[in-house]
Amino acid sequence: MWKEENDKLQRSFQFKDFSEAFAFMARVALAAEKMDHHPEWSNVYNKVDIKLSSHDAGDKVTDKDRKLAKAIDAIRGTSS
Ligand code: H2B
Repeated sequence: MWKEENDKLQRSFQFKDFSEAFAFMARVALAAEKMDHHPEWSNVYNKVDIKLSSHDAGDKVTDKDRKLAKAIDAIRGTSS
């Protein structure tokens, strides 16, 4: 689940392997671009760590982050 910490919405996702993780990232990237709201994230093999905040709003969590988090959850739900 997402947790709000240090003015960021944070969640980790784990996949079967790197291909699954990267396919997820590709889908999230397209959704983020459409929303003009982009994640701070890192990937190590099958793990993707995501942090969301709104730089334009002074690096705070806003509704844009909550909306992107929901979209990411929906992508996760259908991508494995
Ligand atoms: N992504 C995030 N996470 N926060 C922002 O404030 C933000 C963004 N601003 N993506 C957008 C792009 C802005 O910089 C551009 C110019 O629209």
